[in-house]
Amino acid sequence: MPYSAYLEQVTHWGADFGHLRFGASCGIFLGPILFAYFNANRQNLPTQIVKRNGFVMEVWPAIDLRGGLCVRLEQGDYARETVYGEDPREVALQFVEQGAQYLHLVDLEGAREGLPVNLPSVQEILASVDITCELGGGIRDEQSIEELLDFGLERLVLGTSALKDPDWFREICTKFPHRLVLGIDARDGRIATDGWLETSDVTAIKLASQYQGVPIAAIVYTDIATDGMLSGPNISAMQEMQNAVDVPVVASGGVTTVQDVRRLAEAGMAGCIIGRALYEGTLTLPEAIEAAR
Ligand code: AMZ
Repeated sequence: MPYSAYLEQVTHWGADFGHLRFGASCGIFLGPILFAYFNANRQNLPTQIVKRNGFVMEVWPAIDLRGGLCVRLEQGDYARETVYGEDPREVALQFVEQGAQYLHLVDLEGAREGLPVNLPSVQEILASVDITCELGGGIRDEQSIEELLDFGLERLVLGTSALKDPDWFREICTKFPHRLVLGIDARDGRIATDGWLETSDVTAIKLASQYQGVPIAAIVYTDIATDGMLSGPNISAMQEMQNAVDVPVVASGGVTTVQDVRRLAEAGMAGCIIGRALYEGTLTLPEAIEAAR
């Protein structure tokens, strides 16, 4: 029941019983409980209720690293690359100047090779900014996780090992509760791994449901078909994922316009990652942050 409908009902009961004070007391007592309940289930509520509850979607500008440069790929294809900055630290500082509270970093060579490669760039960024940063790409063992968290990364995104080594992934998430993010990269709904050079038969929803109850920080759900294409996000797939799980889902891939950001917020997503659109200027970071409110 939407919160507004509940409030109407309480008023109605008050009038029926002729005890307005009774109705008001019920409202005062039950209001916060119902508010908390609906807030927790906000993805099922209409937009205006979501906004009234003060929910703000997180906006994560993306910096993808390759050879120490800031690049974007199209659909994750290493052969279709555009270089947007020679100094990723500069790019990070510009995002911070524009109001970024979060940064999503990807080590593209790391993802393909199975171990972090662009660490000097990551460290330079971390030394220069004071906002929440996450990193994905090639993180596959406990020692790397420990070191990367020590560097000052708030959370780490793991994709390949979540698919290929589920027992280890479960164990490591328990060891570092709410610091690891399940990275789900899907090509036509099926999980891709190893820099997206391999595609499995496992569906995105199946992988997500496998880790229900495991203390992950979030799911970053990337739709490969839309990634880097400036053609809009796959909102229905994103919303389906957010509705299927009880952890925050961050939508990734194809965000191009202010309307895309607004629609993802209205769909109840916890966050969205924006890459090429910010570099090409189809929307600005301040506009995106505003649209996410
Ligand atoms: O663009 C790609 N080819 C690519 C990419 N962006 N390949 C992997 N990744 C990102 C995922 C996730 O954040 O979106 O790397 C991370 C997963 O890395 P791994 O090594 O754990 O699968």
